[in-house]
Amino acid sequence: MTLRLYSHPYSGYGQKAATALYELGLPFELRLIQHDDPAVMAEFRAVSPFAKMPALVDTEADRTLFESSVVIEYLDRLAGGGRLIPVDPEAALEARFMDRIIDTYVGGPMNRIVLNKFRPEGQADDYGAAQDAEVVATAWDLLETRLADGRTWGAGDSFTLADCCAAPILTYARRLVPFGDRPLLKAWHGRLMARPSFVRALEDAAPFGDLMPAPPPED
Ligand SMILES: N[C@@H](CCC(=O)N[C@@H](CS)C(=O)NCC(=O)O)C(=O)O
Repeated sequence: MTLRLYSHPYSGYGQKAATALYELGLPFELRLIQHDDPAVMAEFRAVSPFAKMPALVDTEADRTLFESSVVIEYLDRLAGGGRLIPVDPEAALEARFMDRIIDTYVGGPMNRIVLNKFRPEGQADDYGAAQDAEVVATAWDLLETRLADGRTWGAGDSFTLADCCAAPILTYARRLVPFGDRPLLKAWHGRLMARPSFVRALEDAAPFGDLMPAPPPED
């Protein structure tokens, strides 16, 4: 099996896939996305039509996938199944639910808030950015409520798809919308920060510096 990951180590969604790969112990080759390299970008667009990271090519199986959650479902299957997508259907449903909540109501708004900061002078949508920040705060409340059953990880007592998603997305988003007075969310994030697979993804990103247009976390 040869896995090629089209990504950039600083990308939150790229880190989501890398965390899964490290968690499952699957070796992969990184195809570094560099927007100023037309050859790389042409190759990237051929595998990921919206030019969104990550994309995965399994060269042996001649299989191309994008959308991080789908990539992780495939990786889990390759690794034998039942780890990042639990075997128990209820646990699998919860893992997918938490992944969707974080992707849709944290990652999406976060990306829009960041992109808004790079708009040309006079084109910024501050009203839209404030609305997006409210969506993230609502997601923080939902996650805090969900964690109140005492679970260790995002979907229960084992590390799943939900945690691969949460680790990078929460780490970036809290710099735009602080966790505030939500102790369970903070504690879960602390556990994610110590998970060796995510630590490795962060180590991969470290040489690129801090590219996030936001101050360090407040809390
Ligand atoms: N829903 C997608 C989101 C992917 C995404 O937004 N990736 C960002 C990087 S974190 C990206 O490729 N941005 C590049 C761009 O928008 O030009 C997934 O889960 O894979």
